[in-house]
Order: sequence, then structure tokens, then C-alpha cells
Amino acid sequence: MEKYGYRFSFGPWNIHAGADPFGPEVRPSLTFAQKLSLYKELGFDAVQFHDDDAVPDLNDLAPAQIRERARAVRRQLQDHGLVAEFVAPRLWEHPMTIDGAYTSNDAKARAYAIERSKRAADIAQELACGLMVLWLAREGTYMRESKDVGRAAHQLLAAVNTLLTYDKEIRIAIEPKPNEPMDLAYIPTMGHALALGFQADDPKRVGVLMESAHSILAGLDPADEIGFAMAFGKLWSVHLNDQNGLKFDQDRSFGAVDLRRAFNQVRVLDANRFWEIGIVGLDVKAIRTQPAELATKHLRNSIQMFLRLVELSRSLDHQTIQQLIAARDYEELDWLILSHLMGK
Ligand code: XUL
Ligand code: MN
Repeated sequence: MEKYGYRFSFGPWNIHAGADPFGPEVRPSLTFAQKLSLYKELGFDAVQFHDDDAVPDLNDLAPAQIRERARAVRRQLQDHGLVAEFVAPRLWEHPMTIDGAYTSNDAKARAYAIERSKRAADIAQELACGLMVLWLAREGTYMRESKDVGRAAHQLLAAVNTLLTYDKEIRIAIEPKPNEPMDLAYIPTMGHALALGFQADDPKRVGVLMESAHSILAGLDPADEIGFAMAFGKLWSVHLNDQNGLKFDQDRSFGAVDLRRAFNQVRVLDANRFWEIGIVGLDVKAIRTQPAELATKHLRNSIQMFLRLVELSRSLDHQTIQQLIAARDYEELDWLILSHLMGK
């Protein structure tokens, strides 16, 4: 498989047993070790982690034990020829995060969230990836009057600064999402995430992760979200996938819903040489109907889609495109792009 210098990643949650809010698991769960053995054969190079994907039950362990277990995971990765891309603190399942983590109205809960995030930083250090992703799952409201947005913004900034001070090397990539699980999230778009990062004590170490489905849920174009962040050197990771309109977060295979929208994401990433900057993460899930033994095809489809779109992006007739732009003949440009996507 020609990979054009790109490396690819996914998280253990991207091979999942098919449970949804209305029904239980429909496929057997694979162990972490079983999942690891699938990465290379599917063409992937790196693993994305939640803190407890790497160290299960970390709330019951002392910091030194957590580091020791993370070191064992690093050896496991090395045995498979894999690296870790990032570690994300899971700040949405524990009872202490019911009302939010860094923005909870309960000071004890906020303290819990900071401590948990420090442990995630320790794990990132032991896995030698140096990158933490913050998906701020429960930072927002169901009831707008229950919190103060300005105070929440400062609490989020303080949390980022605390982590930058705790670990002098770590870089933080904020992953915006406008809703789900919250009705209204405090960091819904790339612009919000970038603004927060630029206010941080060490702005050089704060960037963003763009997830296609999240941008679409915010009513935005993922390619423009990518391009905006890349204009400032801030796009450090992506969660490419697809999303059919404004409904629950679907994590469909990349390009499965809107081929042109996927094409434009690849076009912008490739034009800005993303292969030299980061790893292409695919935050995709197999649909619930997929039989157990066939439940990795969404990953195969997504990686193949990305690579075929790189080919299409590079084989565009750039000279003709420039002429059409100069003539302001955007209808002909439209036709050129559509014809190219249809293979002429
Ligand atoms: C949630 C989401 C998560 C994060 C990682 O919508 O995308 O997978 O990316 O915690
Ligand atoms: Mn994601």
C-alpha cells in the first residue's frame, strides 16, 4: 500500500462491540492485546489512547504504579512496531464528572479532574508521545442558567495552564465538539479551541485536533476548520470520519456520506504537507449491524479512502484550475472537480 509518507492511527474504542444508548453489545469485545495485533495488518502505525485504555482502573492506583503499567504498554507497542500518538484523560465516565470536569460547580470534582489529567500526562510521558488530547466532553450545560460561561472559560484556561506547568514538555491538542453529551458545549469549534490556546501561559504548546463529524455538527466545513488551524501551525492531529447531518455523532467511515467534503479535507491536509506534521487519525466506528468477524472494514475503508483521495488531489489539473479561477468560471471549476471525483 503506497502511503505517500502518511502515518495512520486509531484508538482501541474504534473497534467496538456495537452497544448504543438503546441496546447492548452485539459483538464480542476484543481485548486490547487482540486489537493491537490488528493495527499493522490494517495498515496503521500508531495508537491513540484514553488514559484508561493504557492503564485500566487508574483511579485505584498510585501514580508510581500508573507509570509502571504505562511503561509495560510502551513495550507492548514496541513489540508490534507501533507508537503512541496521544493520551486523552477520560473525564466523562466517573461520578465526579457528572456536572463537568474542569468546569464542574463542585470544587472537589474540579480537583479530581485536574489530578486525573496529571496522571494522563504521566502516561503520555511514559508512552513517549508528548501529546495530550482534551476532548472536553462534559464542559458545557444542559441548563444554561446552571453555570457561567465566562467563569467556565477561565476555569478551562486555568486547567490548561496547570497541565502546562505540571509537565514542561507536554503539548495539548484541544478537540472541539458542539454538543453530545452536553446540549451546549463550551468549546464547540476550532475558533474557540484556538482562542483558548492563544491565551495560555505557553501558547506554543497548545494546538487543536479537528474531528470531521464534530465540525459538521457545528454546521461548519471540516476542510475550512483544518485550513484555518493549519494557517497558524496549530493542527496537530485529526479525527477524520463522516456524519450524515445534524443528529447523533455517527463516526461513519471517512467519505461514506459526502465524498466531495472528504476530498476537500484531504486536499487541504495534503497541500499543507500534514504528513510532515502529524498522524492521520481515523475516529470511525463500525455500524451496529456489522457481524463480529467483519467489524474492522470501516478502518480499511477509511484508510483506503484517504489514500485514494490523496491520489485524486495530486492528480488534479492545477493549471486548468488556475485558468478557471482567473476567468471566474467557477461553474466549470465545479464540473472539473466533480468529473475528477467520478473518474471522468
Ligand atoms: C467523542 C470523540 C472521542 C474523542 C476521544 O465524540 O470524538 O472519541 O475523540 O476521547
Ligand atoms: Mn474524536
